[in-house]
Amino acid sequence: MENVERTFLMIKPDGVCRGLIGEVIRRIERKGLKIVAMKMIRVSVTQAEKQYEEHKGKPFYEGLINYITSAPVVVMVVEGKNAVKVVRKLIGATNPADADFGTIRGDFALEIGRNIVHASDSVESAEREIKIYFTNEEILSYERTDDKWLYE
Ligand code: 3AN
Repeated sequence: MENVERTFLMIKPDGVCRGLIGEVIRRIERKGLKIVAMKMIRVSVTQAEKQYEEHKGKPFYEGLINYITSAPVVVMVVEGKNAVKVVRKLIGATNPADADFGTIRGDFALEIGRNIVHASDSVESAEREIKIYFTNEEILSYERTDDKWLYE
């Protein structure tokens, strides 16, 4: 199978506290993507600083670290053909006001600082982010019964 990728997805504190865990997972599963690792955690400041190192020094940085560490999150590794691009499309634009309806952010959020989910924007970021939250042993391999209908 070609172009099978892994991406990192996080349901952020607002997604968890608003009861949207199932909604997010439902959209990922019904698209045909495979969840190969998943857990609920409280993000540490060290993990948050690693995840958002590219934003260090920006005006919203401190608020972002406070927000992401403020309540539990659900982190997962999602696998499938073109998973990085497909999951970015499923979640929608960073600013929920610009996100299309039908996307997670477009359907459930209003503000950029409370946009429910995060997902990697490239295969390289995915590899980096997965390492912040998961060990290799936590990433599992299994067959979905619909794999044979999802892929040629
Ligand atoms: P994405 O999560 O879509 O990849 P990034 O990596 O540009 O977006 O931004 C990471 C997170 O930082 C966003 N999800 C959002 O919560 C926050 N963020 C980005 N830009 C802003 C901003 N201008 N004001 C407030 N928060 C922001």
